[in-house]
Amino acid sequence: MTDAPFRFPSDDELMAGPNAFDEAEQAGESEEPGQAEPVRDGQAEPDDDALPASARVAVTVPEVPEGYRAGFACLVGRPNAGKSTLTNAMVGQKVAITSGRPQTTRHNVRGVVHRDDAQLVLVDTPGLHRPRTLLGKRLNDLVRETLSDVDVIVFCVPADEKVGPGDRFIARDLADARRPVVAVVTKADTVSREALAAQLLAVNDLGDWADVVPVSARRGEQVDVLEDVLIGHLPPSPPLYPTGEVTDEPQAVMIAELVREAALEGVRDELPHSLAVVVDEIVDPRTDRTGSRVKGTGGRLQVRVSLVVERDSQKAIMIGKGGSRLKEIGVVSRKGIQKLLGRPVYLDLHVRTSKDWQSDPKALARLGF
Ligand SMILES: Nc1nc2c(ncn2[C@@H]2O[C@H](COP(=O)(O)OP(=O)(O)OP(=O)(O)O)[C@@H](O)[C@H]2O)c(=O)[nH]1
Ligand SMILES: [Mg+2]
Repeated sequence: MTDAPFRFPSDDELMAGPNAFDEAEQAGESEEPGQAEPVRDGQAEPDDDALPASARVAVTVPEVPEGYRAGFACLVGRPNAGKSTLTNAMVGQKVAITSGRPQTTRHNVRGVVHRDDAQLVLVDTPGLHRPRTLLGKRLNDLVRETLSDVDVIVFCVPADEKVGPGDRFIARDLADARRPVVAVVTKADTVSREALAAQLLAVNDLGDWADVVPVSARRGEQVDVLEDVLIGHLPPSPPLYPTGEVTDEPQAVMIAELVREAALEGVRDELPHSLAVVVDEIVDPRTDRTGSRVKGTGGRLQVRVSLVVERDSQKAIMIGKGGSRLKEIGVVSRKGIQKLLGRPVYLDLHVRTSKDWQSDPKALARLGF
């Protein structure tokens, strides 16, 4: 047990804390037998007055209309299938970064779709692929674990690539997941109607799907139809997230991801896989007395970020001639970060080398995998 791999807690585990506590209190007082997941289960809503104050703050449930549904949908598929773009399109806001390079997403990203009649929590996952590094293996394991924790699975297959062994491999995995699977043909705008129809048939033949839906996240076509289909698979439940909250990603993670998205732009070959980004420090001069301050930056939030690559040759590429590439990465990502935070930011980027971090358990741990 000394070197146990890091595991993300499941949704059930995350939710077990305060709710389980509610349940124990309630069971004790009312002599009702306990239910495993009170919040997911409309009948077990705590009677506020009967609970101690500490339990009452756990979930504030607004008026829930009759027939309201809430739950989780997990998006899976090969790398580059369009999962994150589709997640953002459904949420209506950018919660996950996207790029034309495979394996852009490296951790589960949750995005929340709020509707009057339902709340759909999307879990965007890293692309499933044949792993070549320890990082790749961990990403695959993460996705498999996630499958068992959701109400419905969204299997994404791009319209513009032939169904191949990679898709069949995932389809087999999904058959074991014992969850309804909605197959989605993504990037529908990239092919003709005939080619799309042929792809829908090919995807239909891949497995036993609850539905097959074509979408174009880029054009916003059929995105609402997919939402309706997914919500149809959710259980009756009060909302799971507060109104207006579109993600529970920590701010530092969102910042690191925006830098990585900008850095992926225009790099080729193995470099995208070799790049990790970490936020080293965030100093708010308005509130922080400690932390190293940079002169002349006024009240701007100071954000220090490291771009970690595996070899010195990659470091040179990231920095570019006379620092030109790094500067461009800074300009692009700063825009996104300022939009995210709603205030001016001073962004300080550094590039460093951590040899073969993708295959080194210690380096992986340091980088948060
Ligand atoms: N034309 C078109 N391109 C799309 C669409 N959806 C995604 N793309 C493009 O496909 C590429 C991959 O999209 P992502 O959303 O990053 O794919 P992903 O499945 O999340 O990839 P990984 O995180 O690497 O597994 C990007 O260049 C997107 O712009 C779409 O509906 N139409
Ligand atoms: Mg992605």
